Amino acid sequence: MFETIELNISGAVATITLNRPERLNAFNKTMHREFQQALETVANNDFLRAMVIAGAGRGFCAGQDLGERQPEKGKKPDLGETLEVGYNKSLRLLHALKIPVIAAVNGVAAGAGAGIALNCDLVLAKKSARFIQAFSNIGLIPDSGMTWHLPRLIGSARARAITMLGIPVDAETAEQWGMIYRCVDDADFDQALTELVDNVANRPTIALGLIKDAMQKSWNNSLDEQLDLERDYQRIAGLTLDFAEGVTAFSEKRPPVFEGR
Ligand code: T3D
Repeated sequence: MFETIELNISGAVATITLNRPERLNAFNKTMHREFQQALETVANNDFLRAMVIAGAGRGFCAGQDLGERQPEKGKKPDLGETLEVGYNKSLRLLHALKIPVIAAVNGVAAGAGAGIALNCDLVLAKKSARFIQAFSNIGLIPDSGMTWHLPRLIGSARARAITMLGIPVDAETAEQWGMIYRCVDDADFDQALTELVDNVANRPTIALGLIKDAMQKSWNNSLDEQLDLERDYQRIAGLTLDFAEGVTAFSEKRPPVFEGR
C-alpha cells in the first residue's frame, strides 16, 4: 500500500497517480520512494503494454515539496544528493521502461513536475494546464533533464527564456511549440486519454519500446550510428509475433490484432 501515490493495474495498462492533491502532488521524500517502487513494479511486469502518469485533484505535479527545503540554521542542503536519489533515479527507471509512457497532464505541472511530464513518451494535456519551469523563481537551475530536453524540443531561445524567466507556458502554446504531443479541451480530456491509452496498449509493444529507445539514442548518435542502430532494432522487431501478425493482417485486408509479443 502506498501513502502518496496510487498504482493501478488494469489489464495491460499501469497507472501511477501522484496523490498529494493538497500540495498539488509535490514530491516529498515518501513520494520519491513510492514512485520508484511503483516504477520498479511496472518494469517487473512484462505483461504490461502501456503506463500512464496522472495527478490527483486540480494539479499534475508542483515539483519538489518546498516544505522539505526550508532553510535550517547551521545546515547546508546538498541538492545534488537529493536529485541523485530522487528525480535522477526515477527518470532513469522511467526511461528504461520498455513500454510507452503517457503523461496525463490534468493541471499545472511545475518544476520537476513539468520535468516528469516532459520525460514521458506522449504528453496529453488539458487546455487549462500550464507548464512552469519554476526553478529559477527560487534560485535553482532546471533539473529532471530539462536542460537536455527543452532545447531539443522547443529550441534554445525559447528554452532559455522560459527557464531563466520562469514564464508559464499554457498547454496550447506547449503543443504549438512541440513541447507536448497534444492539448485538448478540458471537457474532452478523459475521453481523449482513454482513446490514446487504448490505442497505445493495443499496438505492437516491442516495436514501440524499440522506437522509444531509438529516438532517445538519436540525440547523441551520428546518422551513421543511427542507421546501424535501426538495422539492429529492425532485426529484433522482425522476429516478433506482432510483425508476423501485421503483415498477415495486411495481406488479409483486416485490422491487425497485436499481442505485444
Ligand atoms: O530540492 C531538490 O531536491 C532539488 C530539486 C528541485 C526540483 C523542483 O521541482 S524545484 C521547483 C519546486 N516547485 C516550485 O517552485 C513550484 C511552487 N509552486 C508554485 O509556484 C505554485 O503553487 C503553482 C504555480 C504550481 C500553482 O499555483 P496555484 O496558485 O495554482 O496554487 P497555490 O495556491 O500556489 O498552491 C496550492 C497549495 O499547494 C498551496 O498550499 P496552501 O496554501 O493551500 O496550504 C501551496 O503552498 C501548495 N504547493 C504548491 N506547490 C508546492 C506546494 N507545497 C509544497 N511544495 C510545492 N512545490
